[in-house]
Order: sequence, then structure tokens, then C-alpha cells
Amino acid sequence: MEARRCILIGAPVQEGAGRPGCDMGPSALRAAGLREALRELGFEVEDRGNVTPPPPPPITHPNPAVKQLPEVAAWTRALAEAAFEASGAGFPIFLGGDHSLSAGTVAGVARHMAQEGRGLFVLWLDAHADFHTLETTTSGNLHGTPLACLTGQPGFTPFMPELAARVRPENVCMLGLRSVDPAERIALNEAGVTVCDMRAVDEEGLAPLLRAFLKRVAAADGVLHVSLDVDFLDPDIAPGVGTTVPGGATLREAHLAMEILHDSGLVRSLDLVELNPFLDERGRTAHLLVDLAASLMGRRIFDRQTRSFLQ
Ligand code: NNH
Ligand code: MN
Ligand code: MN
Ligand code: MN
Repeated sequence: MEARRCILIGAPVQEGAGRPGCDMGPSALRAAGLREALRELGFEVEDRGNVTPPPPPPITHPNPAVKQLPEVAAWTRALAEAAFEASGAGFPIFLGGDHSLSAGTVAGVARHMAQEGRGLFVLWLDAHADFHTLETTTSGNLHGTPLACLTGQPGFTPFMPELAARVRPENVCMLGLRSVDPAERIALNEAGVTVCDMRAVDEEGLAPLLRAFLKRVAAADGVLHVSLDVDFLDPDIAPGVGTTVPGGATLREAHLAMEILHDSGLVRSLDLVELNPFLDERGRTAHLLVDLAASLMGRRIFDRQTRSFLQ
């Protein structure tokens, strides 16, 4: 991969969320200056525009709660292909769109990394676990299912596209968790995912929790995909999301996570998901996401290694 090339891929998916508006996410992130922020950091930026899904396949699921499965399946197929291609050409940033899109993006990145013989690890920054299967979801909103799909939990075949590469549950770390449904609790007790809920963040601090996970990624010679759900952040600083949960990450916790991730050198791809510009306040949440992406890609005030201010 060309280390200094960022590839922007718009994924205006809203069929997985409970309320409309996430389809405007990619536009809002562009309007908030994502491309310019990355250029300032010295990246070449290639914006591939928005992905268009194929026609939805004629599928229905026995769980009557499930909403818009054909549409989400179509998005997943298209995004897995786009992500596979982009991860061979640079550092892809996927502009959501609701979180159901990650079933496609992460699968595509995992397929590329498998070809390179690198195991893919995933950091899931989210208030929610997104660990429902098609059988267990009660809201029927498929943005509550992508992590279960990606890690090969039962029942997604033959409804969702067959994934070329799965992510091992042991390679997943959830950070920021504070809303987990009963069926997700049961599944997570079996799965072997690393869980850092907000209590762990409060008591132990975000930095040591994240560093422990990054140490495992490095020890396995793995690479990392970061999936950032807006509701990871506290709603006081990030109102532009449909599923606010109080008690989220602060501004500095979120930036610190991004700065530590940058310094690790392990991150190869990023999802920015669940931004709903219809619910935002004058672009505030979109700007915050751009700033967080910039921190992840290397923006800082003072370089601690060289003890100097960067130009
Ligand atoms: N667990 C809930 C559900 O399945 C909420 C999922 N909503 C999210 N996930 N925003 O990140 O409906
Ligand atoms: Mn590569
Ligand atoms: Mn989510
Ligand atoms: Mn969430």
C-alpha cells in the first residue's frame, strides 16, 4: 500500500438505522473539510465518491422484526468489493452511513489483509455492541448486527453475502460500551471478544486499556481497522446521531485514543459511521469527526519523541 495516500469512500447507507438521515453523512464529512485536513497532514487524497449498491436481492427472513435486509445485503456486497480494492491502494476512510456498512467494509479489508498474510484486528468504538444476529434482533435495525456478522455468528448465511474472510472474535476489542441488549450479553459471554465498557474507562483510564489491546495486535503481527460510531462520544459533544446514550467518551478521551492509535502505526483503515446531519447542530458533530480522523492520521500539537513542534 502507498503509505501516504488516503482513499475516501462514501457509503450513504441509512437502511440499517431506525431513523433517516445517515445518507447525508458522507456529504457532511466532505463539507466539514475531511479532504483538506488530510492534505494538511501531507496525504495525497483520492475521493472515490459514493458507492452505489446493486439492486436488492429478493430475500426475506423468518424474524418479522428484521428491517430492510435486502437493501443492507446489497450494500454489504458493494462495500466489501470497494473496500477490498481500496485497501490495496492506500488507507481507506469509509464515510457513513449507518453502522451496518461495516459488515462490508471490514470484510473487504480483511480479505485484502488475508492475501498479505496479516491477521485483521478490529477496534469497535461504540456505545453499543452491535452483536445481534438476524434471529435475536428485536428492533430489527440492522446497524445492531454488523459485528456478529463479521465474526461469523450463526444465521447470517444465506441471507447476507458470504464473507471471503472473517474476523476472529478474539481479534475484536469493544471500547466505550454502555448499552447492551440481553441477547447480546449471552452471545458475548461465549464469543471471546475483548470488552472495555465505560466503567473500565472510568476506573482504569482509556490509555492503558487501548495500549493493552494494541500490544496484542503488534505481538500477532496483525493490522488494525478502527470502526468509530458517533455514539461512542458523549452526546453533549456529539449530538448528530440517532441513538444517543449518556455517559460517553469525552473530547480528550476520544482524541487521546486517536493519538495513541496513530503512534502505534498499526491502523490501516477507518469507518466514520452513524453521523446523522439532520440531527446535528450546525455541523458540530461532522467537524468533530474530521478532527478525530486528523488525530488518527497524525495531527498533533507537540511531538513527544523529537520534543519539538511539528511544522
Ligand atoms: N442494540 C440496539 C439495537 O439493536 C441499538 C443498536 N444501535 C446502534 N448501534 N446505534 O451502534 O437496536
Ligand atoms: Mn496492502
Ligand atoms: Mn454501532
Ligand atoms: Mn452505537
